[in-house]
Amino acid sequence: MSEELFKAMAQSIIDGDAEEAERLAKQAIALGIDPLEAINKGFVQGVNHVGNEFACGNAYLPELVMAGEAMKTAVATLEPEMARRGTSREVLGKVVLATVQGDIHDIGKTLVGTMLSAAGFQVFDLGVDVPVERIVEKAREVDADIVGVSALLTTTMVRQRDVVEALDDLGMRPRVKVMVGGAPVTSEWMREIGADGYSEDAIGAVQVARTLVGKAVGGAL
Ligand code: B1M
Repeated sequence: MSEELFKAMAQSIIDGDAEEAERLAKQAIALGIDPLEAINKGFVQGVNHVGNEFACGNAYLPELVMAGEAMKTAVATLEPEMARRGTSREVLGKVVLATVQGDIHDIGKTLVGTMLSAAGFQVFDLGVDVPVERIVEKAREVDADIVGVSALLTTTMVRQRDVVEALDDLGMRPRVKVMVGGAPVTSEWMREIGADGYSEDAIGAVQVARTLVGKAVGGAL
């Protein structure tokens, strides 16, 4: 019975069907299934599958976005029950995420945030056009493990360097790691500005974030 439900949960994520994912999450609660088990044996299997397919070129961005959204819906549905039971998902780490000041591109950054949340990171998404000071302030406030900065313009990617330098100046590094990304960003740029991690896509960002907090696993997500 549970096995069938877990399979249906994975399938709902593969199909990117948030409504079905929510329905199945509610069904699990009604059946008294441990919400953590539902996430790990059900929904996570689906998001791992889509992540692997994306990495192999067999799935595309829309599938990834929809799977991420469905996963977020499922987790959000189960979270109150987890809190009620006093169980909580292992939080892999805290990530403060933002698109740099002067830049309003948010699709990729939001996708990265969705995938990080789905993988178990606690994400504080500050949105777009965020000044360096606000990013640093939030990182301090929540005691972030990672600061993730996205930039889509060659004119704004320099702000990523400002974030690294501000964290350095405040003595918050190397404890706080900086991950950079966005279309014009490269691993060479990451090295040049002294950041700690770079990924060209959202799936890779999860792997990089896991590595930065010392919780790397094999395979996508
Ligand atoms: Co703009 N834009 N745009 N734009 N726009 C680009 C970036 C551009 C390359 C288009 C082009 O000319 N070919 C170009 C930049 C050129 C350059 O700097 N070299 C450009 C320009 C010039 C501009 C304006 C200046 C245009 C104008 O007004 N004259 C203007 C700037 C506004 C501003 O920010 N101040 C502008 C505006 C816009 C819109 C508002 C219309 C819209 C954004 C809507 C939105 O985000 N809500 C927009 C769009 C849609 C694009 C393109 C077409 C698509 C961006 C996108 O969403 N891609 C883009 C061209 C392109 O990239 N093909 C372009 C899909 C998204 C999933 O990918 O964001 O790359 P991406 O994110 C990926 C990875 O980069 C990575 O993972 C994501 C998922 O796989 N990633 C990270 C991203 N952040 C990460 C962070 C990480 C790790 C990985 O760790 C923290």
